[in-house]
Order: sequence, then structure tokens, then C-alpha cells
Amino acid sequence: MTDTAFEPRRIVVTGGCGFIGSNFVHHVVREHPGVHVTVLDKLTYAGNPGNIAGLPADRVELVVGDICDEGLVDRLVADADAVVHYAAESHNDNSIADPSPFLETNVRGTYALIEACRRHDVRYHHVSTDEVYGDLPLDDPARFTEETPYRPSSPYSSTKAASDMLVRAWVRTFGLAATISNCSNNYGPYQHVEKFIPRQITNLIDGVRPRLYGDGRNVRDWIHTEDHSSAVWCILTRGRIGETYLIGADGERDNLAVLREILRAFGRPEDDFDWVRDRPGHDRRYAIDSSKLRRELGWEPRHTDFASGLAETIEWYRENEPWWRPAKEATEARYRAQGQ
Ligand code: NAD
Ligand code: TDX
Repeated sequence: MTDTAFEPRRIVVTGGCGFIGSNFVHHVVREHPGVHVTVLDKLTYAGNPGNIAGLPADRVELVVGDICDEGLVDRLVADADAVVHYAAESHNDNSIADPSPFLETNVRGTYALIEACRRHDVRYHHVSTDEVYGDLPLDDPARFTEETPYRPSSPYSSTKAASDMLVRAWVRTFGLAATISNCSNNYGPYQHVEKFIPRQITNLIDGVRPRLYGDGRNVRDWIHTEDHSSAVWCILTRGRIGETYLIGADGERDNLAVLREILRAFGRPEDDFDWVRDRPGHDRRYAIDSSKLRRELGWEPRHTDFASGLAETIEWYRENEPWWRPAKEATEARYRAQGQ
């Protein structure tokens, strides 16, 4: 652990109108009263300004714009003492249908941000995913660590891996003051209905049978988005420059088990779903060993009861239909076209 914590006063949060970025903005406003947040968000199909509506105007400013816009990025970074980079194209299935925006936002957008941070000597935290490590077999207890070689499988994860590599190179060659985190699958309120858990919850609310890919045995390591946010703050303020930290909460479950838990919550029989075409290149299993983060920085997850976190998430989607309804039909039309 570093002796003196970094104390940012003005931070730029990219992608702060998305699922995880907006949770981080709420976290900072609630837990760190002296900090001003500028959100830079392009408001793609996945961004919703409502996610940060109602936060105090003297604490949070929304700038609608693209992280690939070098002039805009330069102006915002010049005025900040840290950047926390969440903005991305984030959905694997979309990256298979059309990789192009993933290259643009995830790779070129990251380049624009780290160049600006280098010019202005601004601290940079890079939010990434465990998917950069590829997948693990089902019949092996091994987990990803910070030393696991990169082996991404999808257009999405390969662009995230590329962006991680840019950051590592900028640290080594230019002395960029950066840290990287690679987190496992997040769940919680405000997640887009294209993702597994919200898709099945909102299907059930609509009286539609959930859809399971492949044989349903793929394992994901679930973490509540609140725990991801507390970990990122911890790494931003106390992490060692140049280091990577894996974030996870020991939440391994296969997709079939998660789906059965959701079906039970709706009082539906556990086989009341459809098997659909598998995702091409579908990663088998993700699992995170987060002991470095826990040991060095003393971070611990707080939402370790997945069943109650999932029940609260289901309740949130039941109570917030006006939030997700506008995206539902277009999302399902995309899946229908893919046979999923
Ligand atoms: P999301 O798709 O919900 O939100 C992405 C946000 O980025 C949206 O608000 C969107 O408008 C914005 N954005 C997209 N392109 C942009 C651009 N060019 N310029 C400015 N803003 C742009 O994504 P999420 O699930 O909240 O993921 C956030 C970050 O966390 C991503 O970097 C993702 O790789 C990473 N991550 C996600 C998970 C997960 O389980 N969802 C797990 C680990 C890491
Ligand atoms: O309808 C579905 N049926 C299904 O069986 C959907 C949408 C998904 N699945 C499966 C595929 C995966 O095994 O559920 C699992 C989770 O799928 P996603 O929600 O698409 O997440 P995943 O591909 O695991 O990636 C997520 O976690 C890592 C995020 O979307 C990424 O941004 C993050 O990096």
C-alpha cells in the first residue's frame, strides 16, 4: 500500500452515463464530497443521461461528446487532475455483428485519452475486463491473475486487450501515471437490457421465455457494480502507478444456475426457457483471483450474497420499467435477426 493517498479534486469520468460509469459517479458523489466530476459521454444507444440525473449541478457536469474527439478531450483533461476511463463499446454480441465501432471507441478513444493525460501530466485509470485473458476450462480450478497471458477471443475483448496494451506501453515509454483494473461480470441496476441478466428479467416481465446460449454451462464470475466502483476508487487513490489489479468477488456461477434463480424469483418452472444458437467463440469460463487488490490495498467486496443482490436487481427492473422499456424492442429485434 502506498503511504500517501492521491487526492483528486476534479476528475473526468468517460462513459459516466453507462451502466458501470454512472454507478461510479454516484459512488464518488456520495462517498467523496470534495470531488467534482465531469462526465464525458457520447450517449450512444447504451448511454442514458437519466442515469446521473438529479445529482448536484455543482458536483457533476455532463459533457456530451466523443472520446475520439482529440480537441475536446484535450480541453477537458487540461482542467482535471485524474481521468477514469469507462467509455467503451461493451457488448460481445454487437462486436460479432459489427466490430468497427469497437475498434474506433475502444482503441482510438483510449489513445486520445492517454495522449491528453501524457501532455498534461494527469493521472489516468483504465477500466478493463477479465475477458482480455480469454477463457478457462470448466474442469479446472485455475483463476486469472495479473500474470495470466492475454488471449482475447472476441472482437470486443481483443479491442479491450489492445487498449490495455497501449496503456502499458505509455506507462513504460512516456511515464504515464496510470493504473489498470480488469474486472469480472457486473450486475445490478441500470444495466442495459442487451446483457444476460437484465434481458432475462425483462423478458419474464413481458411474459416472454428467457433465452440461453449453447449448453448453458458457461461460467461467469459475478460482482455487484457497487463493489466494482469501490475497487476503482481504491486503485485510483492508493494503487501503485504502472500496476494492474484484478477485481472480483468470488461469484462464479454457470448461466443455467443464474437463469434458474431468476425463473424461481418469478415463480416459473425451472425449464421455462428456450435454448438458442450459441455465441460464436463463446468463452467457457471466467474466474478472478483478486488477492493482490485485497492484500495490497485492503479492498473487500460488500455485496457478497449473490441471491439477495439478484433479488434486489429484479425488484429494480420491476419498479423502473420506464427506464428500460424504450430500449427493449430494438434490442430483441437485433437478437431475433441473429437467431438468439
Ligand atoms: P455500457 O455499454 O453500459 O456503457 C458505455 C458508456 O460509454 C455509454 O454511456 C456510452 O454512451 C459511452 N460511450 C460509448 N462510446 C463512446 C465514445 N466514443 N465516447 C464517449 N462515450 C462513449 O458499458 P458498461 O457495461 O458500463 O462498461 C463500462 C466499462 O467497464 C467498459 O470499459 C467495459 O469494458 C468495462 N467492464 C464492463 C464489465 C461488465 O460486466 N459490464 C466488466 C468489466 C469491465
Ligand atoms: O440472452 C443471452 N443468453 C445467454 O445465455 C445473453 C445476452 C447472454 N447469454 C450468456 C452469454 C454469456 O456466457 O450469458 C453470459 C453473459 O453474457 P453477457 O451479459 O453478454 O456478458 P459477457 O459476454 O460475459 O460480457 C460481460 O462481462 C464482461 C460484459 O458485457 C462485458 O462488457 C465485460 O467485459
